[in-house]
Amino acid sequence: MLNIWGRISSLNVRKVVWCAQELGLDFQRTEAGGQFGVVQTPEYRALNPNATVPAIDDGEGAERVTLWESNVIVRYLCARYDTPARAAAREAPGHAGETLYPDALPRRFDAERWMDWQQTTLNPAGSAAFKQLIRTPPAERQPGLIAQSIAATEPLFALLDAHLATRRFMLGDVFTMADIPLGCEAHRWFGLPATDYARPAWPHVERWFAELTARAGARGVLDLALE
Ligand SMILES: N[C@@H](CCC(=O)N[C@@H](CS)C(=O)NCC(=O)O)C(=O)O
Repeated sequence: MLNIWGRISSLNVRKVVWCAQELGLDFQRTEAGGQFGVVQTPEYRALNPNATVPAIDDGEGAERVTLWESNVIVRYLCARYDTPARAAAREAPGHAGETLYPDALPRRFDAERWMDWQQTTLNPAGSAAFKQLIRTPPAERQPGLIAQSIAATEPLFALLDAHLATRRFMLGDVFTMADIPLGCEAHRWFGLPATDYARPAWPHVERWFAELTARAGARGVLDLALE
């Protein structure tokens, strides 16, 4: 069975849980990180020397895979477990049967690019605003940090909005692995309290995010309040 370590309040853990649910995998999640600790234990550090979540342990014997880095875990699960038959059963009738990890290299690397953009560009930009507005008591907040983070993030969501203006999902008509990290990032930004942050209208991101949220695989992930 697939074991996922990590608290669900972590964006990076949410990616992995959502992905496992999309694939219909039988998995167990063990609380770790944040208030749960665990990550500093020698056993956990042997699994993930960064002492961060998520990490996974999957399979047995020669087939066993242990991994850390959330987007790599998403790629691995999609590559290992998705099949055209599973994709056709998961999606609406008429779906071409493309797997979450696209076979065609131009499409696979289109997905890879957006996943790296989430990890290296969009996530760092919004991190301070999230930590300040969700995890910091109002009296201790630093307005300058929040303003800087918002100023860095909004042009990136505008870019995403322009991309999604002509596409249903990140790669076009078909939901793929690329939608998972980006969807989790939109969940974090859209969850900022309206009382503290007036988000601009990004109609295409909003339409895409609503469709992602309605997916059965995203339950218990994209419908969670931020903490
Ligand atoms: N690049 C890593 C980042 C991992 C990371 O920084 N995880 C955070 C939670 S999102 C963490 O473990 N924080 C410490 C903790 O929860 O104890 C990934 O995508 O998996």
